[in-house]
Amino acid sequence: MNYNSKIYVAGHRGLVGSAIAHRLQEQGFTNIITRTSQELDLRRQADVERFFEAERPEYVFDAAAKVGGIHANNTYRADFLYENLAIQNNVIHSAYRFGAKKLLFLGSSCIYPKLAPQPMHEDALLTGPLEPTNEPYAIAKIAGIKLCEALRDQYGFQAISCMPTNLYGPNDNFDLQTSHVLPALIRKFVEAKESGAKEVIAWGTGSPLREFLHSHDAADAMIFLMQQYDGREFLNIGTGEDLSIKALTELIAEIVGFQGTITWDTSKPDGTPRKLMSVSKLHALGWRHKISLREGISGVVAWFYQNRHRYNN
Ligand code: GFB
Repeated sequence: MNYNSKIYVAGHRGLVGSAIAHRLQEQGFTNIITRTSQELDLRRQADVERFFEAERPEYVFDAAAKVGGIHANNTYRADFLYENLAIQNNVIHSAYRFGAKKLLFLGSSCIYPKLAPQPMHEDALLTGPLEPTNEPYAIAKIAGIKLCEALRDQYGFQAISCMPTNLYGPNDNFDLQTSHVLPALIRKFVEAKESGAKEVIAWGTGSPLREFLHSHDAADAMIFLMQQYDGREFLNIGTGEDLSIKALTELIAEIVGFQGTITWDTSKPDGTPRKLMSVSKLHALGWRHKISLREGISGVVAWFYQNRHRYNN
């Protein structure tokens, strides 16, 4: 990519898309195009084709998806499968059809088998049953990986795929029913501290392990790969470090300054017991994360206080 290359960031208002657009601007890229979902519904093939035919972006970051935490994935199973297939098929195929030089597709760590050996290497894909709570989303993401590989095989289209671990950061979803664990707990502890509540309810048993990468690190890695990598194989993006949900909960409570009790609602699912990513391939390319979990969470807590007017539902 050159500084005046025409770059389309699909999903620029989301957690990762906003970080990618921000990071590109920081790095001096001046020709970034974006569309809100009101301006362009990526589920509608004809509209997406009209957009790509008119704009003909040279580089495409496909960070647009219907995303959510374990409860949302397990509740809106059909929506997660259908909408993600529609969005990614339209963006990936139109990027190829209207002459983009390169596209980066974002998958997710949930593509791996529920009980894949840890840490999960890229070759573990499709070696066992998926985690049931997010199987629809995982199947959609696996289909996206395969479409990128097939367009490269058949037409020589430069599509690369990356599998980020659980991400967090500014512009995350803080809705307590549909969000991921980290933003949900930040909101719960902030609101409990402010209201004087003595108890915070966390979901599951707290025993699963999760890896968390800040969205700014993730964006940096994705831009690095767009510039430096053009292999057919997809690559994991993560920190290579994980912790239990219980430890995460205690860390967030400490950072927020909540001193009450944490109660575990075991009627909620734990999901996959662990999904630590092997990041040896990414490290071998020369990229490593910079933002520590404590530093990252502290920054998001501060951001949430400044932006919580956006989350009064
Ligand atoms: O982040 P999360 O919703 O999704 O849940 P996954 C992670 C763990 O945190 C689960 C527990 O064991 C939850 O039970 N947890 C504890 C909570 N308290 C809470 C809470 O208040 N809210 C939430 N949401 N969880 C997702 C997939 O799996 O990972 C997505 O469903 C995607 O498709 C994403 O792949 C990266 O990490 O289990």
